[in-house]
Amino acid sequence: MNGRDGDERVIASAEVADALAAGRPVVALESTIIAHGLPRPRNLEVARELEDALRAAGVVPATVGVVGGRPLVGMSPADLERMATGDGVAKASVRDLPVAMATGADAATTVAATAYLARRAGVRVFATGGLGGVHRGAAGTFDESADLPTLARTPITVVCAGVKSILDVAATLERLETLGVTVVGYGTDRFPGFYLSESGHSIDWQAGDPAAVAGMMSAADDLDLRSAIVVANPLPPAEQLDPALHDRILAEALAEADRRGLHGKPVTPFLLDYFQRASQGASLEANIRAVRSNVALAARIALAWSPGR
Ligand code: PSU
Ligand code: MN
Repeated sequence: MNGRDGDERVIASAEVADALAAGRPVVALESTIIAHGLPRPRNLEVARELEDALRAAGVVPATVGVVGGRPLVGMSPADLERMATGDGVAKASVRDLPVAMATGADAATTVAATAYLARRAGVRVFATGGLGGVHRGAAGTFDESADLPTLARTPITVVCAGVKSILDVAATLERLETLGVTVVGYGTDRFPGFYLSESGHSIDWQAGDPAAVAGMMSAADDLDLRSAIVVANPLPPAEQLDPALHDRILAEALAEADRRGLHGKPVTPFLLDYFQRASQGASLEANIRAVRSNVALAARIALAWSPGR
């Protein structure tokens, strides 16, 4: 296996490879949200719904994950089902990929690992729910998602509803600035708050339509920037989680995570799951609405970007 190009190990599906070769639009989707972010059986329904929505918009979906050690960009229906229903599907960030591949594991990819593999395959637009970032208390725990440094060295456009509101949003925005990740608000100068329409923080730059984002992607390419462009797309206020409920549950969830002494990979899935149970599914619906809206916008950006549309 020595001497092979890394790209050859990233396996784009025939549908994705054909679309990319023809300059037709492709949008990457992550699998951690499927395997670890959403409860069963809703997770598989949502995974399929997002792929269907992209196809209906004239865009090829490329769900990313590692199946039996194979890093896939674009999954068959059987692979997607295996990600959603399999027991022992790991959560893989970039550093986990070599181990998952060499051991033949099944692993769902985070924003970081999805962005990395998608870009290796040539995909330029990616949609998710909320990015990982700096956790509250990170000054003591050093818990900062590998999503941030990976986006700093991965030229892909990520459409998201900001960063997860369980995080220290102010610190995450500072880190995005330090790391040189471009952040633009889609039709807003307020940084969205994932479950909430806004986080209480502002954004310097806005894009008003998909063509504006495509223009920024071209300009970044002209400069040979190696960092990501984050397009922050807020939920409309009528679709957000009730902010008072949000703040109450968040305080409980953080206290419980602390009591259990959680650290590392399980922290984010635990907090999201706590929210879902404590809000009786209301946070789940807000999360799904955000992902749907981000996928719809990512489709429009991919269409504006792709020469062969
Ligand atoms: N957004 C969601 N649900 C999720 C995640 C994001 O709506 O489950 C996942 C993403 O895969 C993200 C990960 O990369 O959470 C961050 O985990 P950590 O904080 O351990 O890096
Ligand atoms: Mn972490």
